[in-house]
Amino acid sequence: MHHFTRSIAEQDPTIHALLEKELHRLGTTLQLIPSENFASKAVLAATGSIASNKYAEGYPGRRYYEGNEYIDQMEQLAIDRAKLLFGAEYANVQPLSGGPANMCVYEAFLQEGETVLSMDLAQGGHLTHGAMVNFSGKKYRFVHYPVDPVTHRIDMHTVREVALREKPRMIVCGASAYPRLIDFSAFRAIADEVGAYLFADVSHISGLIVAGVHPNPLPFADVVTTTTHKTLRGPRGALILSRQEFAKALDSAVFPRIQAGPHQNMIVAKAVAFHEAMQPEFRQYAEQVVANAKVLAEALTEKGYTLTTGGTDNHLMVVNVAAKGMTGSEAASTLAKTGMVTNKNMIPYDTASPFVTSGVRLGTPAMTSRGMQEADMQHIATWMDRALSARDRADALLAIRQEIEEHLASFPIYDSYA
Ligand code: DSN
Repeated sequence: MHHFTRSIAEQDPTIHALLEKELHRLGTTLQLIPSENFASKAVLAATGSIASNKYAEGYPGRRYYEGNEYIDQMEQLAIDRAKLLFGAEYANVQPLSGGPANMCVYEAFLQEGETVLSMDLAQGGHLTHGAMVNFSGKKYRFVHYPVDPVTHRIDMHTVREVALREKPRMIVCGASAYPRLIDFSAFRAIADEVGAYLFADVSHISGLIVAGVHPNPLPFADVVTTTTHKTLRGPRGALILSRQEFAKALDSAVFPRIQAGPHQNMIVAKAVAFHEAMQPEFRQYAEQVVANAKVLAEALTEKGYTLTTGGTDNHLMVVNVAAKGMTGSEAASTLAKTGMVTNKNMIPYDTASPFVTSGVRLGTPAMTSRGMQEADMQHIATWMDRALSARDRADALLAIRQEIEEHLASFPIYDSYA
């Protein structure tokens, strides 16, 4: 029996019902997790396209399977667009996600046990920047540059001191919970002084970079990775950018050393997303993401909240809720009851465990995609303050939830789940 043309509803009513519920959840709640976004219908359609069916181990023009004449053209387009978008000599669009992309970079540049200098996960870095529960922390000797204990900003004097002391083979810059600009040229100067490679993981900020609202690491870093589904607003996945001199090492690290069959549907969707990111509208979008974050940060500060580093220059902020007498976990679950979807997050020098935390991380990329502007951020700050102040009162939380749902009715996003 062939059922190729049936819809999900006809083929699998159980999954259909859950996707309908997810569509309703997205439509009626505020998505404030800074690593999430809404990809366009064109990007989503590409992820569900026939390119999903093809095996294409290898690279365009050098495959281990026949039948790749069109797949090759699509992957080459994704590569060429990525290079143009970021101003890079080399791009590899096959990494399945950020973790694998970073694994490929370490594989290409390092020997097991070599020293790498990065930001600690607990201070805003990432699992793959040397956390001991991750392959990176087990396979390489990671040391960390601490943020300033008072300002919570990266202090380039401290980075230099630790680099001179530890003599790393590689320095990693880039973070998943750091609200300020990253000074790639200062990192480059330190890497040159100690003879280290410079690796920038710009997963969170790549959409801001291509729109020109955050400095570009490309003239400075030897290698750059980014996921494609955060501020860049593409499909889930990642890419690696570098100079031609590292092309061979990176290509062979991705395939055949770390990955096998690439996901061609996601590569096609990356090509569509890169095309979208080249349009003038994308620049306006990224400018609005940053403007919205600034307003949200200022409004929360006015209401007496403490933000790590005192504010934001990019798309995210981390609110120290312990200063208001609650844990990150309590705050995030309270906000979720009102339809404000966030995540608990460690603050620098946190004494609470990673499962409890003292902070909540917020970001504006998704709600800006939905069309929200500065005035909406003021509303969000007010709803948050009301929710956190009334966290034991179910009726008050329900009233906020209803106001949010009514407000969201003016910001349609998807008309269907596929
Ligand atoms: N999960 C990403 C984030 O939320 O920042 C990092 O991997």
